[in-house]
Amino acid sequence: MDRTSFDPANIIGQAHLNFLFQASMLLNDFVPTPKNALVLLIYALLTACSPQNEAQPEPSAELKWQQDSQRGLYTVSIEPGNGRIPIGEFHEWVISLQDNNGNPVTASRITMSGGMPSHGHGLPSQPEVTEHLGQGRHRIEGVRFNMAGSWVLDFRVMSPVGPDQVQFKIELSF
Ligand SMILES: [Cu+2]
Repeated sequence: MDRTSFDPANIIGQAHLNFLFQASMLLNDFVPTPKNALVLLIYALLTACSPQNEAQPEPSAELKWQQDSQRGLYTVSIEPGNGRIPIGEFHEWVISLQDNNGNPVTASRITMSGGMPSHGHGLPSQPEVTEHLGQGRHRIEGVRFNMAGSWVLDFRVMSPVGPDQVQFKIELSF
């Protein structure tokens, strides 16, 4: 390993390059001496314990999914109620409906189902739409995901606009 072939970005990440540059300047060179190896080992231990390496929920702005329903009657968006998806805990989602003119639609009925097709199981709970929140938004209670991975969420919508359905494919990591 020498300075040209050593690529710290692949191993540790861009955010920690400063530290490595400082460390290599302190040591004058990045040659694999026992002393350098010790510095890298200590650094690896420090970063392994730092909070930024813990699983963090994604920013809420990214936790929103939107697509058109199968027959094209609605634009549907879904998002977790608190901007995060806690694994193994019951929590709320919000589903929003718009018609083709961009007007909010209040559903008379929405049912939710889903699961993990690759695992052959459904949702571990039976979520229910419990409340109209106004502006085409509806509260879904009783959502729970018991593992990370690829989930599908199916919604059947009934309203004066007509019956339609939509399937979201979402990837959860925790
Ligand atoms: Cu599964």
